[in-house]
Amino acid sequence: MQSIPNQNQAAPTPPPVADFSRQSRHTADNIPPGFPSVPNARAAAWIRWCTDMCRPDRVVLLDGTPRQRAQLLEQGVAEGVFIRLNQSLLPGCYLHRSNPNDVARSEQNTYICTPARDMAGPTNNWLDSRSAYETLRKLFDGCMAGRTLYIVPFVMGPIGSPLTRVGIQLTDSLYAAASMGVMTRMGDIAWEVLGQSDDFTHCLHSIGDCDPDRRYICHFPLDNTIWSFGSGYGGNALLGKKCMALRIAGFQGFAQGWMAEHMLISGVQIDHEKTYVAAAFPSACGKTNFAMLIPPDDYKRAGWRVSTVGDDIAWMWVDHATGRLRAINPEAGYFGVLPGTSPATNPNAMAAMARDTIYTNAALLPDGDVWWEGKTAHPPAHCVDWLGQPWTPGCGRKAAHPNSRFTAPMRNNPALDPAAEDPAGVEISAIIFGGRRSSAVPLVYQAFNWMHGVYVGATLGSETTAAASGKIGVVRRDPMAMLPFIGYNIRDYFLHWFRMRTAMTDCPRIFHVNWFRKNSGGGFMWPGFGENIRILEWIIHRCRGRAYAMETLLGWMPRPEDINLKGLALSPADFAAAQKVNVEEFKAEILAEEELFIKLAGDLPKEIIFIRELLISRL
Ligand code: GTP
Ligand code: SPV
Ligand code: MN
Repeated sequence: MQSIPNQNQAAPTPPPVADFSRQSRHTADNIPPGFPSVPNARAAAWIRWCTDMCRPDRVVLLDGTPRQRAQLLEQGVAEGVFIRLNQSLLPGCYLHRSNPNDVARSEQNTYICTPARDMAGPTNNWLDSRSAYETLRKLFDGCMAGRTLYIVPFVMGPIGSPLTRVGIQLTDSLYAAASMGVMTRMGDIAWEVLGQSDDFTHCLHSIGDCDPDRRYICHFPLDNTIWSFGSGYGGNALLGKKCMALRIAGFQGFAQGWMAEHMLISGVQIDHEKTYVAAAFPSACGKTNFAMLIPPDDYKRAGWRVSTVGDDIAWMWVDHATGRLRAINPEAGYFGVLPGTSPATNPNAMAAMARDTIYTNAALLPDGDVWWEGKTAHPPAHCVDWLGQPWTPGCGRKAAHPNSRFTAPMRNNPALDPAAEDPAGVEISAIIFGGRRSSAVPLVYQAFNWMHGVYVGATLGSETTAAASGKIGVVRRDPMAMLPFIGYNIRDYFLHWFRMRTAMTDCPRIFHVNWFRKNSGGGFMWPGFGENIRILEWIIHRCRGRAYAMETLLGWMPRPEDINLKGLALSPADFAAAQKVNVEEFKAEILAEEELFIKLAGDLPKEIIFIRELLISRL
């Protein structure tokens, strides 16, 4: 495999894989007049090959300029893809309503396509790559007749970082193209970064006829290729995000010794001391909120500031000079959950989406503003819901879809960390795993060490949310919040995590949190949001050797006096209740972990078996 490219290396050689996804049968003489020319010969050949297959009426190359962006958005308004929102309230903002059958990631249609099933492992849908190409070629054949194909060149990662890489997405969705312009460093910059290298992710996308029965999100990690057909939704269609930056990059990271994780990255400033943490919570379990956390006033007065490097994805590598883990955010924007987001819960997100934002499946107010459940304390008297139907508070339906989202550039975030653009990334002191668990799981504990922390991450459980289609609220194992995003065999993924330890001399401390535990009345036991700084405070002091903890069954835990509860309507006894570990409940939890281990069967890494035995012996 290729090694991580750096300035001193020659252009990487192409992988030794025969892949007909990139074959070109083009010669210069069959290129129609007006066809956009791109500066990279390999990309040009691949684009021609794809256009020949998809047969769009028009081909438009995106350059990343604000002028072209404005034109495309206006064209989208004319085509009915976008609704222009009130430009004095929300400058540069548009609303998009998706097909009602296409509102979340569809994991059942997501495939890892490799020659051998074992490469995809027991947690992925698998297709043999040759037959997947065949199936999808039939779908892509002529699928863009009457449509425009947008060529979207993009960069994932700050310019100049050792992990930064290029993708090129071809899509017939103006919504996907415009969204990629927000989520990535999109346009001419990508050709500069790419040069004449062929090391780019080949992303082919068509919304097709948006039929759930003809929906395929196919990853070909050996070919650095993604073919996605039949969906326009975020994680299925903005191919730089989960498809490239997690599934494909994760596979490359495994081969090359770095990590691609479903993690936010945030910085915590106390006076002159800055600490960065990364946190993995499953989809719609609080990453964006935690990454943009605003501490309560007395913390602010004491000099505490939280800043955002990223809210969804982290690429991490070991800096061999220091032996420590560093991270970059490959994205340039946020694709955030709307419901529950308000000036009270997340003012930074509200500011970020005040301009140049695409709203998806929100409700439309009469004055051209948008609304969603939880935005204001009281619902509007009437509005148009996400389906385009008249809506009133009593009508029995949600005004916004539960997975309605905003797509906003990260530069709009008032709390953006300056290091978000730093190619050197930031040094990670803590890794925090967290799930959405209404019972059993305590508010916070620290793993005994890296190996135990990997076990804690590997056995992470969380209640399912509206971010993926399927049942909501059932506990499933979601290792490292990556279950839907591991682009290869989970056995190798766990081994990779264990192995990363040996590359570090000083590794991040690993923690587990649960903001979502409920009391018998059904209320949250912990206030969450900005108040999470109190837990983060303990985490940072632990990393710096300044906070006390008790050894418990699960790991190191703070006593009530180790957490600052001043100013909260929460007694030390309430805190103790949120931290309580009920042995019987935990025995059930350990049994529930078998759901995952049975899938891995004989492939379960021995480290996991040993750590589990130790845990059981403690219980
Ligand atoms: P993805 O974008 O799907 O990866 O989600 P995410 O992990 O970034 O989740 P996000 O921060 O958007 O939060 C999802 C939902 O959880 C929203 O409705 C939030 O209001 C809610 N939420 C976030 N943090 C907290 C918290 O600390 N306490 C409680 N009770 N709810 C929270
Ligand atoms: C998630 O589901 O974890 C998201 C949204 O962040 S998507 O881009 O659709 O994956
Ligand atoms: Mn996510």
